[in-house]
Amino acid sequence: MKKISQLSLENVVLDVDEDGIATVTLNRPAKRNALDAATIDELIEVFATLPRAGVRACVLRGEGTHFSAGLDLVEHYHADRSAADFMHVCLRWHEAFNKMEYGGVPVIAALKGAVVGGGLELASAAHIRVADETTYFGLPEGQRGLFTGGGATIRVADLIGKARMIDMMLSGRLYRGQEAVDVGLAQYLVEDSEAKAYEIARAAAQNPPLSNFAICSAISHMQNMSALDAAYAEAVVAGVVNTQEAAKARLEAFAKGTAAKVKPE
Ligand code: 1HE
Repeated sequence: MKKISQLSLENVVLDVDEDGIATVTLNRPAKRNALDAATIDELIEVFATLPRAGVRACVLRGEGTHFSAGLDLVEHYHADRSAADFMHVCLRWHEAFNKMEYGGVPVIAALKGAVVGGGLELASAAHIRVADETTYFGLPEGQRGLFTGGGATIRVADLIGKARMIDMMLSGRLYRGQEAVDVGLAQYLVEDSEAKAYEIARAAAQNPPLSNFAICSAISHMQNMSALDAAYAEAVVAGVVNTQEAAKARLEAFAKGTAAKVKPE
């Protein structure tokens, strides 16, 4: 198992601050953070390492004015891949994005500019998406003569429903602004998506790590199960999480009337 200091990264930058908040930056701004094979390999390494590195929450961002332009179309063109080659490319994408979604560390995507194609597939593997006024979402695969291969058929359809996803892919429809929030592509629309993403990450980091692990792993797993099995798994997870040592002081404070109440400000 690698430590953060042992990772060798070029297309992705990883920083962890003293509070355990990680920043993962897509760092190919000259290529609008297009996802080439090397970037996906680095994302696999990063998201395999974060859950065991004491990281409490993670902000995922892109360098430059766009979050990500999706699949590196130029690499794909020059690589002249066979069907089997591209199937393996997609399996690597799934490995990276599954490590994000099921890793148990809250990942907050700070979005801006283009969040298109594979860039949307990446963003949809985060647990929370924060957009600003420049952010737009698209699935231009149809126009490029392609199909989604990084999990959009599962995650984007899950966020917005299959009819909207099919419309985006057939017609090239883009979503932005409040409409993008209303359909479920983002949960927040703010002036500064990075500032908001850090605010959310810092709030999440106050929760016991085991609670966050369950929230950012168990819910996704349970969505893949029958309702009967999901209810069983929920009971097992709650058995472990709701009796954890880290919860005792919080429960005691509530019992003594000193804990914060759950009320709007
Ligand atoms: C790229 C890519 C890319 C930019 N692959 N190199 N994704 C798309 O169909 C989106 C394609 N990109 C665009 O539509 C535009 O580039 C943007 C709207 C994102 C940005 O426009 P702009 O005017 O800021 O930049 P640009 O001048 O278009 O691009 C700057 C450079 O980035 C240029 O390279 P240069 O060497 O000529 O300077 C572009 O070629 C490069 N670049 N986007 C490679 N995507 C697992 S299946 C997933 C399938 C998909 O993701 S399909 C969606 C693909």
